[in-house]
Amino acid sequence: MKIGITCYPTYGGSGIVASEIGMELAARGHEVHFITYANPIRLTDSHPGVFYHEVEVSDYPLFQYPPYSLALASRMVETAENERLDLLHVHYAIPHAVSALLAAQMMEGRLPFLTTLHGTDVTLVGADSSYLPITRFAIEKSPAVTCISEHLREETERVFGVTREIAVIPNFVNCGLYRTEGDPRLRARYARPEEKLLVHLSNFRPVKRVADCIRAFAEIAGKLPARLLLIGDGPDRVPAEKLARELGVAGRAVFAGKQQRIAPLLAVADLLLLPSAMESFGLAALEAMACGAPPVASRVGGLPEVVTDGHDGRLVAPGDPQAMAAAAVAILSSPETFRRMSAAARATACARFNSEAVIPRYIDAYKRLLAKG
Ligand code: GMT
Repeated sequence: MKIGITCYPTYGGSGIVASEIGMELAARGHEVHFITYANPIRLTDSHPGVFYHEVEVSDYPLFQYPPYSLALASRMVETAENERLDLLHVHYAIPHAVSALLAAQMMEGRLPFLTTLHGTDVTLVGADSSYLPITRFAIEKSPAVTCISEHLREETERVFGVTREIAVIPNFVNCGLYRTEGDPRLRARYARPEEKLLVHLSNFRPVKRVADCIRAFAEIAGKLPARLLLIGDGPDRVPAEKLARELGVAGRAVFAGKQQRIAPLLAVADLLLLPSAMESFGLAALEAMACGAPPVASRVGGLPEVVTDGHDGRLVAPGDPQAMAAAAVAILSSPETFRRMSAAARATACARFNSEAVIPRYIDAYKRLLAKG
């Protein structure tokens, strides 16, 4: 198949999932055309079968707000016609599903498309009164809709009152690339052999509650030798660095910023801290689990669909860094508990969320879409 993919290319979990889908499809012999305003995250190397079409947004003095959604719709049509695309797969409702609707109309229905909802497009942006009617319209009129957890499906129905079919296809991890064997030299950059290495991975937005991660780590570091590696960047990074200094743990916390290759870093970590206020899925938790690092995460949104509390990680109430610290210390201070949870985390990731099992579900969804005609 020839598939066009549109996503937010530079930021956030939805762009990561879209990039990974593109690479997985290309590896299975499909041709993938990204239609985005920048080269998608995690796609900096060239991959056979993956092409990139940049959306250029011209600015004119008349425009207070350059109309990106229209430029995107135009580029979708151009790419679909020139490359003879079979279908489009758009990630994140606003504005991608709306642009796809326009593009499909411009092509008089000859451009089927699938919309995948990721979370904040429903729970934050979509629920905002300025965008609610257009998001509802886009979800109702998309020829096919999927979302990444049962929780998000229920939220979509609740927020928009939609009754149409929304298939749940969970996020996935490539268990061949995300492995438990870490490079000891890489680990040595961040922690001594006797220290536990905790990791946090996010876009440092308020919803991630990074400050809770620092607070929890300060408690953990008071009880056992530990270091914290924070991967990612965003508006809450500087306040988190300040908090780390105030709590006296700045010397034991490394803010690594945005990283291209996440798997090797997760493979050297012992445990992931994910104190988010909301996660429709929590891709970071899944990627850590595949690398044998059990997550200690908030019991919110779709996270209970990924992590089974006490089995392959721990779930605690959001906004309670003390509970998070206590759960992490209990795992890390008992080698037997750690071994059991680490093995269970890897087993869950590979048994339930392996890309080998999940990607065919997208391919089936594309085939059903094309069969509708
Ligand atoms: O929270 C983010 O990282 C951004 C956001 C996005 O749409 O880019 O992430 C959402 O999609 C991810 C991939 O499907 C999910 O793993 C995240 O749980 C979800 N974030 C929220 O629901 C807050």
